[in-house]
Amino acid sequence: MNDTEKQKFLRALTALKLGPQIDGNQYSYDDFVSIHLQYKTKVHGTPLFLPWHRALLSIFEQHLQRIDPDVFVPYWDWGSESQTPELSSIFYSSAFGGHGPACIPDGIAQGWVRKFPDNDPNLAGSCLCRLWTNGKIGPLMSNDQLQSQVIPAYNDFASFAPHLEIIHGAVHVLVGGGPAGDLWQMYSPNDPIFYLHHSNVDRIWELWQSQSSQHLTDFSEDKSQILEPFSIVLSDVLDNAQNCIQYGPTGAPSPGQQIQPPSPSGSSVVSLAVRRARPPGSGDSNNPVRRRLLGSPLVDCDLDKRDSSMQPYGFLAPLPPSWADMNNISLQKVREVELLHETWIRQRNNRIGHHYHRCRARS
Ligand SMILES: [Cu+2]
Repeated sequence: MNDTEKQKFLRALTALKLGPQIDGNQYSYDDFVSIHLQYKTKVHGTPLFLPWHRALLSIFEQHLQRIDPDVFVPYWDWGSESQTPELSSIFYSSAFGGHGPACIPDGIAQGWVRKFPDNDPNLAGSCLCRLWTNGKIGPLMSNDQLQSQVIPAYNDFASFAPHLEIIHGAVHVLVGGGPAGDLWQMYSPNDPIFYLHHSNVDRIWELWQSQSSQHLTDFSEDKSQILEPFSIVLSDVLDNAQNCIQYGPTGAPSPGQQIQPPSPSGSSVVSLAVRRARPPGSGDSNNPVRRRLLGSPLVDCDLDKRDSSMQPYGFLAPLPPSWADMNNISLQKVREVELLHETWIRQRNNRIGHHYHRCRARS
């Protein structure tokens, strides 16, 4: 995602959150939070998790596109900077800002106020929160683990989808930082990083789907059901290509873009990748647009090899039981999945032995 694309995206987000209602837009920014709360038990810990969030993402994107038709929701490729996600340029003050003990201290969501949940006076009307432990988020799951352990491991949606939902949970929990963080909670769409995270989750589902035509159309329940409240038939979201949604490559700058040295307050953007969705009623359906990438830690080693270089990976923090409970996910299942991850990381770290070197941040 280049700087112009990033600025347009941030402007459209701000306009949806703070500006007047745009003609044709059914929902406000806060309505999406309300919808997510309203449907929480139907779409978490159930097979609807992936398709429903895909629909939500598209409807949200269409709302941004009525503000600026060039805009699409980028994805945050957290798997490419899994070991030090807190250094990602998505947390720069020129993008989504960092964390703090009270309100999100900088970036686009600085000063944003929660409208929902509206039944809790401590929450409604106060500022958004992200609070990391000791200033650190990670580790998260790396892309090479996703590619080698998770994506090829399941032949059917019914077994793949719960695994991905658990992985996605770690990002909510760790980037939110604790129950005080919006991302931790069912009102997570308050924090705009929600959309970048879910865009990446959707991309990972698409990577799984792309393994075969059977994967592409697989779903474990009735495909003719309607994804409420969006009036979208579930089978209509299974193939992103059919909806002109395409995820751009990760780990590489978009064409014509130079990799810039790090500048925490500056405009360098490498790891916010782009998902391009064709604005409603525009363009030609044979020419999909692509969602791209936002934000990178910009370290002194090759970008593509940043996470897959020979440094040992850290173990993922276990998901809190309260989060699993809130999401209707069995804790036993969570622990099973975590054990698989731990085993994979241990084997990998043993395999690379003492040959590792660390990517050093530029001073
Ligand atoms: Cu959700």
